[in-house]
Amino acid sequence: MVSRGRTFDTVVVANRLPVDREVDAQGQTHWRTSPGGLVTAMDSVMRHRGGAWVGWVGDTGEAPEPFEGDSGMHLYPVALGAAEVEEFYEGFSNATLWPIYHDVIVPPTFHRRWWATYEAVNRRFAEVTAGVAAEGATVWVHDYQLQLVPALLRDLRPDLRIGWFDHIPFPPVELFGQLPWREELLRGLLGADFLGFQRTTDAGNFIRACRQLLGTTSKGEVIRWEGADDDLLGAAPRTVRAAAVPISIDAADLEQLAKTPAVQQRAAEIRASLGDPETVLLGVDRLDYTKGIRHRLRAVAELLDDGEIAPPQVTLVQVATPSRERVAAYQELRHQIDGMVGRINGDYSGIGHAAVHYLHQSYPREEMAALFQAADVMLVTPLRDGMNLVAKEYVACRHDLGGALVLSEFTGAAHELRQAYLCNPHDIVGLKRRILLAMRDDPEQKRRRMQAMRRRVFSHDVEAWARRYLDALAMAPERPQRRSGD
Ligand code: ADQ
Repeated sequence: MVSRGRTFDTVVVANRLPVDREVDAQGQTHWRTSPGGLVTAMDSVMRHRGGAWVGWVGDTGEAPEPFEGDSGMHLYPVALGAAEVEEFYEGFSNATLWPIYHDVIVPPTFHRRWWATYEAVNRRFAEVTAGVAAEGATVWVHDYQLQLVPALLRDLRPDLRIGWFDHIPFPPVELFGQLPWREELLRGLLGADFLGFQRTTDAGNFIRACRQLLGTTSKGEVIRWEGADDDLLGAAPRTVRAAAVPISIDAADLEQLAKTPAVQQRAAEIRASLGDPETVLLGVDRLDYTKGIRHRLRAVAELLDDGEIAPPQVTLVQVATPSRERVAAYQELRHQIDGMVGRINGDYSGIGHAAVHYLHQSYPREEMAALFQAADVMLVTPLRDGMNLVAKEYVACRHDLGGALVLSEFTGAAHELRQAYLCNPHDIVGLKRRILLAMRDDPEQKRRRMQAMRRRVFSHDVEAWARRYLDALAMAPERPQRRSGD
């Protein structure tokens, strides 16, 4: 148990706490740390600093008292009721903001009621944070669910240093401008000292939106706003820096896992159970319409139809993690993908050898590492993606310099992994060509490409990301001195 009233010099604020509730046979509640990139990144930051994490526990039960997580982080739960989960999380965050921020691949839904709940929930996050941050503390807010927190928190605690990081793209003003609450969202973010984005384009989109919709001025990455009488923070001028700090993974840790005999043996087992094909194609995504799974399946179906590939020599393993299952667009997507996979397998599979192995399940890290090791060609084909960590994870696991990565130009990762087989997933003909090239390219070429991508992922790992972000936040609005490797 963590005492109420205790305060911390570093506070992370994210929609979710890095734990899941588990109830044992005796009815006792336990909290299991949920693995994930953000947890790993924050773990490395917090271990040295001793900090707090404010977030939702992921269900609508009563929020527990603050408690200490496995890694010594102090966790402060924020409670959400069932209506709030529906309106703030499934509604405004995932059916309004998510589509607008991802090129309106599906139409966004606007409800004034969802917006009111989004505001109320952001206020609750800000209040809990204000209560646990020490005088002058550093507060790092994460992602699109919490865009009002910077200003709400600044209003409550002007002494704090506040940063926000956008894990998803920031849309061009032509799309962002559709939002009926566009000014409020920008004003919410301008409560921060530093705003971090995945790509320079995202930071640029934000700066342009501020200029066009709020009338701010800017010089390079620095935005100046005079404030407004009707603004939460009044007509007080403020200066905010917005820049790219692309997220990464714990590459060394993942590589070490991929090298263990257990994972290597499991990778061999996976290949054997697929019938030892010449080529294993792999897709790993949350089941989300942004990930381009339909386009990928279409390309694979056409390659089968063209006679370019056929099972058992070539097979696709598509892992699609269940995601946002109560949101209508996700139910529709699942229906479509189930249908596509069924049709492809009906047309092209044989007894004992499927054209597509479709797994709508979550897996432990070990199994993911084994799948990455087993795959000859990794297909990462999103229509839009802030970064895409799967691409980096695949590269980190290929210590043997084997494998090939087909990567959509519309991911943040494509800006760093230039040696991937880059593709435009909308261009099915081009995508087919890239898949075939990745399968058949000269092995030495492939090794060279993999080696170059690995250099990038290992020199820009998650710890470097967190350090870069916190340096930028500490110095904002000035630019920190560049470190070697940046
Ligand atoms: P996501 O959209 O969730 O993240 P991604 O970056 O690919 O996308 O991260 C997914 C994570 O889940 C990866 O670590 C992956 O290994 C894991 N995962 C996927 N399927 C799994 C399965 N079946 N079982 C177990 N684990 C699975 C958002 C943004 C991205 C951005 C990240 C981080 O949409 O663009 O890269 O945040 O900022």
